[in-house]
Amino acid sequence: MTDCLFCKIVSGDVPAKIVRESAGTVAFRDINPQAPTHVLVIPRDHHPTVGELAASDVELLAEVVREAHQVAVDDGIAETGYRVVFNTGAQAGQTVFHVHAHVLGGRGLNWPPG
Ligand code: D5M
Repeated sequence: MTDCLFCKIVSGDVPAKIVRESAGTVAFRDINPQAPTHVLVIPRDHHPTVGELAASDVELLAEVVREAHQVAVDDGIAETGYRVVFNTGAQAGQTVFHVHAHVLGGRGLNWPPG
């Protein structure tokens, strides 16, 4: 999608601090980190939300979740604990409509989130 920021990160047209890549996904550090580890895992293909990704390619959704766990392993937070969040829709705070898993950890995380 030509107008999508995260599609431009996938194509290399917008720079990002990429930490992992797989056949179907790219993971990069969030530009505005909310925790010591804050990485976004995105599918290379454009799907606006997690619901739409689940409906059209559940294997790719599984790959996003597997990669999110590997980010936690790589950053050394898999044992202490981490959170995977898919903000979905404007009221939930989604601002970029290319589905992305936030991987957050490295500090105590409050529940419920704001
Ligand atoms: O999350 C969208 C997230 O995307 C938000 O945490 C900032 C992040 N962001 C925006 N632009 C960039 C770039 N260029 N690099 C890295 N991270 C970025 P949402 O759940 O949609 O609010």
